[in-house]
Amino acid sequence: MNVKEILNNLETKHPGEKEYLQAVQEVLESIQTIYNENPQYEAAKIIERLVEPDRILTFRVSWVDDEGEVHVNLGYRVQFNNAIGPYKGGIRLHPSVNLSILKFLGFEQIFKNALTTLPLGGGKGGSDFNPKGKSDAEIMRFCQAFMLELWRVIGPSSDVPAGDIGTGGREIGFLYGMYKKLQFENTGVFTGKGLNWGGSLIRPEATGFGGTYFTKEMLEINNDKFKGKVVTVSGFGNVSWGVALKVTELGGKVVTISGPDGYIYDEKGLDAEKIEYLLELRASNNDVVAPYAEEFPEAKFIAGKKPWEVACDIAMPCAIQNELNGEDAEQLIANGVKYVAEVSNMGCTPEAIDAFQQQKIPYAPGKAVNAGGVAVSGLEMSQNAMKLNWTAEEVDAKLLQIMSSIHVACLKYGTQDDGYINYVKGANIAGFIKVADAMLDLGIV
Ligand code: 2IT
Repeated sequence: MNVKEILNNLETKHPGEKEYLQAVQEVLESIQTIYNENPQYEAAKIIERLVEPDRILTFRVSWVDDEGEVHVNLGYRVQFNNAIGPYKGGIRLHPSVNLSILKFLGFEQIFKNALTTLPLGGGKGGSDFNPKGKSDAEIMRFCQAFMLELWRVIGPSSDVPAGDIGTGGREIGFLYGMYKKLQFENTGVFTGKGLNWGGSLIRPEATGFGGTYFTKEMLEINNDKFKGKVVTVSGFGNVSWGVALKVTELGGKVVTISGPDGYIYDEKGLDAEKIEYLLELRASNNDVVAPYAEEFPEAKFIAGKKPWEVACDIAMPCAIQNELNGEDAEQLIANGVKYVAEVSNMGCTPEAIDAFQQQKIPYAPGKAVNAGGVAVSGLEMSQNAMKLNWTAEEVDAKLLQIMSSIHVACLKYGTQDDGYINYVKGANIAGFIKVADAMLDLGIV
């Protein structure tokens, strides 16, 4: 495999899709050696087939705001790869959404979902709709208009969407409500559903809890633990909330959260009341963290900056792709960071990852660390299929076991001669082998 040549060809075919090309490059560089040692992959053109989505649906979403004005957004569903199970991945509602971002997310999802040990393929969808400042009625009208197109291509054993940035419990309710109306069926076609209508306990917590369980494994292999550690977190949504809950429970101190407006530095650390307040902040639909410092005056709001300038033991990016760059990494390293666990999808730039790896700082990528979210989605699908509900303890125990098995897979393929664990390599190789071998078994389709 010639990584450069494949990337050049992709760039010619898909000019300007920089996030997608970034995600592909990272995977190809990780798996190059394994690929070349196994000529059956090349013979079946696995890479050429894996880097192009099976199909993409693009559609117009027209909706009317509370003043009667008509708006037009773009909607997408990228069905990337279903070799090991139905397409599975969230719906992102954010003004930055474009095809490059959804292709990168769908591509990452293939390997992440393979790591969960569950039969889940990779997909992603979304819209450039901006939920910020919208009323509940506007969100509902948008979600219904979006589903009027999406429903044709999804199904409980073909493609199962879920939440992502901008799509939480409220949006999933509106989306699933419209799906049921159109399909005239109660099915597990969406995950992240409400508890009263087919959802799973622990799904809201799953990404953050799973990310923290994975980080705990990273610490334990170094004979270390969360107790007493200072942790910087970015974002203030569902993922940051789950991380803050579990890290705090394990004795770590979360000292930052962030939003598009800047970050909060709370030296005392988040406690139960403050973590609960994150939900209120998110529900306000304003996408700002500044009000936290008004609510809790001992905390400082630093406008326009990222939390990576705060000294910490563990950095856990939980917001959005490329939120931690090379300079941020240098600053974290200078301040003595010991572990970096990326909970957002592709949260660190390639320069940041290089910097951590050169300093032999354990760094784990989103597709391993945040896989707990989609893993519990898979468990929600199992419960829906069986038409019964597991207890929170049962789901949490399964999540813990899945995260631990992902860590074992990373060790298997990522442990270097000097003992340093290259989690990027480990996660990519483990995920790739599972999907590539399935594609070999399934023939050229
Ligand atoms: O990035 C992700 O893994 C998600 N947004 C969750 C996907 C899912 O299907 O639960």
